[in-house]
Amino acid sequence: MKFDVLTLFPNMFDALKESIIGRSQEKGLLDINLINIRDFSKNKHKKVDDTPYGGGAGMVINPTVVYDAYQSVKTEKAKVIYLSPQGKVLTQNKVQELAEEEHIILLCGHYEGIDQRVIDEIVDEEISIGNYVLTGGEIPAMVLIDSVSRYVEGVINQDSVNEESFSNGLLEYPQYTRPEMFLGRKVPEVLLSGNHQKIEEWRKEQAVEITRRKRPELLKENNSKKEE
Ligand code: 9D3
Repeated sequence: MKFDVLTLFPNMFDALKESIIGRSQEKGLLDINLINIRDFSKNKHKKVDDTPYGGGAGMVINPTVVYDAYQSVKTEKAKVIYLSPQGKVLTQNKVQELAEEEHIILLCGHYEGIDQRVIDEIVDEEISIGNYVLTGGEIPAMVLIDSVSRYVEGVINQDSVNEESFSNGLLEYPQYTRPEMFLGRKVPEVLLSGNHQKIEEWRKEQAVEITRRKRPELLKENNSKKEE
């Protein structure tokens, strides 16, 4: 799966070199390409913003630099997503839907804002990651890449995806490893029993109990598990 990211801060995406997403890029399962919008400035000082028409505080990103950056990566089948606080909030359902795409172009919003005409011209969909204020769309773009990439074949262990759908909207059961005794707390006996049926029953019971305690709304009948 290919992601092209249009941003003024490509270095922020160094985080994607680590761990599962980093390894998946090395394996060729993911291709995450960073495009610095500033590289498309024709200004001698590489300026990308200007004062807003009509006045007011702050600056606005010039539409031409964004459009030229977009032109450098666009393909016929690419879906263009603008990360913006005005977008629909990203859900696990949307994540799964996006995982079916071959090529996603992510345009990172910015505190300054981008000229509306280039948004209207190139954007297919506007997405937010939640109702809180950030300083830009870069972290949201990484959240989107990370969550969508999990559904790309080979990125994570198939057992993890299966276990996730098996858990059916419940929170996870608690995990334990060695030592058997830690600060006076013993590993639950059933996990040492070797009785796999009992272990499975205990884990299911724990998952329900933990969900009831921490996120009771997830147990409500009309909760369709994936949707918020
Ligand atoms: C009040 C007008 N804008 C500030 C000049 C609002 C504003 C625009 C852009 C506030 C923050 C941002 C930066 N945030 C994002 O680009 C963003 C975001 C977010 O802040 N929260 C959740 N999801 C997202 S996706 C992109």
